[in-house]
Amino acid sequence: MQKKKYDVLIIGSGGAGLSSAITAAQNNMSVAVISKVHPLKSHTVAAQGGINASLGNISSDDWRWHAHDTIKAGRGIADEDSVRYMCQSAPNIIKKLEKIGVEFDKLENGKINQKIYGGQSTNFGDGDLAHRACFSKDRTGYNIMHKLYKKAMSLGVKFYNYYFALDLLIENENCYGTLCWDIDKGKILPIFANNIIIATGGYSQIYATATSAATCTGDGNGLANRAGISLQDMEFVQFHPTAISRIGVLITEAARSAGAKLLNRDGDQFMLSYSPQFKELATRDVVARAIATEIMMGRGCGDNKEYVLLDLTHLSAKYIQDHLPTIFENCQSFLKIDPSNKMIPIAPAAHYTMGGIPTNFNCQVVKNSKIIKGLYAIGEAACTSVHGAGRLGCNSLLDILSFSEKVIESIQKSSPNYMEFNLAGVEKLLNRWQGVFGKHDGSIDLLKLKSNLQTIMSQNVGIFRSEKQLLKAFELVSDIEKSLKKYKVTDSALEWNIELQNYIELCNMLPSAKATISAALWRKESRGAHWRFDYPLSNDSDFLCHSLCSTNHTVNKNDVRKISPFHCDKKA
Ligand code: FUM
Repeated sequence: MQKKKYDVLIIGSGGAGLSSAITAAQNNMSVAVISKVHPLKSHTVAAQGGINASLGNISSDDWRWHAHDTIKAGRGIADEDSVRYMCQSAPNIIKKLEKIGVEFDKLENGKINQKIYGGQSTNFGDGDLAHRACFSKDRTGYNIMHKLYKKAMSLGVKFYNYYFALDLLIENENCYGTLCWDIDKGKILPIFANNIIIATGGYSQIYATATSAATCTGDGNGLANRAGISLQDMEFVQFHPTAISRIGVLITEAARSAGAKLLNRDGDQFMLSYSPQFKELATRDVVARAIATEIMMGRGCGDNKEYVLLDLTHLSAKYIQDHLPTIFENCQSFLKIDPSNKMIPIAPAAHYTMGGIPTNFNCQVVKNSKIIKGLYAIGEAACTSVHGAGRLGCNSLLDILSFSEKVIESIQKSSPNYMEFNLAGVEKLLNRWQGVFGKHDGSIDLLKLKSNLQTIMSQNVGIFRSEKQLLKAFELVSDIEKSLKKYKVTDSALEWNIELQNYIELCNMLPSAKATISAALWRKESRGAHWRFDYPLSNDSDFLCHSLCSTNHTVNKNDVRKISPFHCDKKA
């Protein structure tokens, strides 16, 4: 038995990757992070809104109320042990962030300010809306990431920036490293570790308009798929209600928290009829569907009736610049408007993927009901599952930070994962990838193929779905998969070869897209972010469960982990 190069190797350098690296280093583990981008270009920097914690700084709050709201937003299929852990650990997470220098907006009494976001309530849904989201203007993710990166650097975490993970190294259900492409040097090489954490983020780039960075291509799902691991709850893709129409740039929910209204072409504040109680601050699935319905019914604005308007004009330019600077800048840069005097054209865009690599409560990756020793997944790449069928706004930063602690605790509690490397296995994978790399004389333009995939997904597997559309999407995506075999790479260099990067990303996006379609076909009901025209009601007797999509696209039921005393409140 041999100890490998690192105690912990983390794939992905977003908030989940950096935070787990810090915790590992603080526990005297040798730790390395590999990432296809520089850590400060990871998508977490784009998180605008905030991070939930039941601090009760403005009105009383309780982690149990937060857990209730999380389970309610997840429409009954969030695993309750994960929810309990996450909500209970939130106040402590905020303290730790402050300790490393994250500056949250403060109240006059010096306590952290907290905003109301959609779906947040008090007293198990019977009280007022909860002030629960802690924030740094509308740049919360950006501020957190800079402090996390600085802390990780100070602890001597080894960063392999611009390394793209190609395959997991697994032998006898035991993970011992990853094979990766050093994008800068143009080499393929293995990195060995006793424990590997997948923290590669989500896959919402399978859609044509998404709020996510172009890098969110489901790379973790690709790694898992190539290792024969099924994917869980892939049908649940959250569409953020308010993104700039056509381009998908996020307009944070903080705008609606500050009183912004949604108006259709007749000037009606339509949320009054879709959710009279919560209006613009109903849960995201409700608001996104309402907007999509208005557009579908021909009540959208513009020549093509393709957007509705977000009205922030009750606020002064100075207020928006001071409190929501990202909104102001994005409106100026992308629309050339001042949002204090002109309304913002918005439409829903793919935002967050609740599904991913199945793990147990301890973040251990599960394959065919068995744990893969030494392999863990956290954050948006994972389906732990803390969000169920719909994620509550401002729970994603909390998810990555709380489970990055859990995963290290779990590694510490597990018996050491020392085993011989299978060098023959590494060589086989290496040879396979070497065959892929280099010049390829195929006829297929990879960017066009990617854009076709995104269009197919947006047109057929969006907010509203039906069997007919889903079957059509599966066929079209299968055609794309076939075309990918004839890919064209014109540049023979292995360093900074963007065509190759596109190819690998497409290889990762396709299993995510097919699993999303397959699980959406299987789930013959509507629940949370998954809405079927042909099955518009929830069906608890058959589908109060997770879906598990195997690599051959067979979908099966996976049980939800329930614990007392929280149960889903079925009220809309
Ligand atoms: O609207 C937002 O600021 C998004 C927040 C989130 O997805 O958690």
